[in-house]
Amino acid sequence: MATTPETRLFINGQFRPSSTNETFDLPSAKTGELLAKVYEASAQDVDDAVAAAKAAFPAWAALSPYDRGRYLVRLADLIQESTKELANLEAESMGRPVSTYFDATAGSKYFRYFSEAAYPQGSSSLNTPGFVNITLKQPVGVVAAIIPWNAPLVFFCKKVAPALAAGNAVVLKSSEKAPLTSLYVANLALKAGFPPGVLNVLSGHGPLSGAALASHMDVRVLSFTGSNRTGRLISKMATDSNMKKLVFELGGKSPAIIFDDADIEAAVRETQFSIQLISGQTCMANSRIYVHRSIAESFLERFKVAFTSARLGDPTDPAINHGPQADKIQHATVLRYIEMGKESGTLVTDEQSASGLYINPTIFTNVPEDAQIMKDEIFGPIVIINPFDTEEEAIAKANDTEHGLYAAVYTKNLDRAMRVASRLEAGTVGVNCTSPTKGDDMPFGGQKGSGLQRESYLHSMETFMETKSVLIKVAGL
Ligand code: TXE
Repeated sequence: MATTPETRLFINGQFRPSSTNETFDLPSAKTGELLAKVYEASAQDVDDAVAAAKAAFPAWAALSPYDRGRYLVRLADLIQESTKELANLEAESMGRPVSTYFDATAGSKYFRYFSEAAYPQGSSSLNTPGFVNITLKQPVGVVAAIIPWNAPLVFFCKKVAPALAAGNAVVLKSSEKAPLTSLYVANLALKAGFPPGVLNVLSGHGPLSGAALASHMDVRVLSFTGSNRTGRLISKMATDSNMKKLVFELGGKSPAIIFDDADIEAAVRETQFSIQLISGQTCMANSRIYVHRSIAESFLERFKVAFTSARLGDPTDPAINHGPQADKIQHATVLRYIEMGKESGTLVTDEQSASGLYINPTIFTNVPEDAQIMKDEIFGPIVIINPFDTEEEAIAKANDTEHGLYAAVYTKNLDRAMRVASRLEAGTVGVNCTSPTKGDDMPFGGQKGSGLQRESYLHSMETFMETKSVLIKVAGL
């Protein structure tokens, strides 16, 4: 890497080693070699970060939204100016191709948006005789964010920007697989002049610092994106400690339904991009595609051509659009699912030939609905393309999952599109489009096992605020 990355913890406005001085090894997804030794936050470091946030909170909350916004917009500018450095950092550490790196623009937009976002307003009521009643919208205090590794900058910005804009102080724990981006942005926050303690950034493993945050009595809201399994653990820790409020974005197994009147070219192009992006490591990727039987064969042929033309290689090379899986665990998991797929369905693509942590784009067809690869989020460039005969059947199959993050329907028939969209069990439905999602001001989150609450430009600030009713007795009213 061109420059030595920051590897210390960011607590109370300063970078420092962990209290135990312990580090963990961060291998490069690109080379497999050691990229950095990163400080592992201890329970003591979590306590220190939360205490710093708690102390910084009153003064930060007392600023006007405009004055807080001035810090946010400075950080937005610094993130945007650092696009190249951030893209390289994520390419080296978790294999994200620089050619598909739109995260700095997306991330800085969050800070820019929330620097000027309308502050949530309370309401008033004259419905109780003798009273004027009002609600107050207030920040909660200390917000914790636990983020994953697949798009670390976007998740950082999506959670931190609205939490800070709403007047809270934040402690963020990055994923042990991708800690460098968050530390890089902490450094930018330092340059932007944020008051000490308003934003704290920790690196480390989930069961240690993640669990300490989830159980912390002074954390009032915890926003988490990650696996369903970890979501369940955090949920229990939150309940067993102080009933902190939870915002969860968990995984998906998103279906796309392609009807016979769809624009096939667009459907192929977009659905294959959805599952190929970041080597299939996005929560909303359409990993199940149901195609009307009359066009299934031609769709499959075209999809195969598009999907297998991915250019595998060095993610720092701008000509490459398909990098390695983020680490050995992810790589091994995906290979295991490919073996399972071969037992339950028909492999359409060639056998794996990629080396290192790379996975060749892989298609299965005719996979039974109850097969494991139809149910689990694989998080790799693996797609199942099954035929269907009727609208009813397609909807039933699409909904036959515990996940409910995203779904797509392709058809030129508006009545059908709206019938299907209204019955799909998903937090977001794309009509003649699919993920990655469009519409940053629309609520994003999961139905069923895919999450709790919604995040977006418009909804996120609300989730980081309390609503208080104030009942005012007025003499003579
Ligand atoms: O997730 P984890 P992993 C899915 C995807 C992927 C699988 C595993 O299917 O293959 O999850 O990925 C922290 N207490 N998604 O292992 O473990 C952890 O340190 C508190 C979907 O990375 O859930 C990290 O910061 N925190 C997804 C974060 O949780 C804990 C994005 C996510 O890690 C913890 C990522 C604990 N006990 C993975 N254990 C999406 N929705 O986009 C772990 N963590």
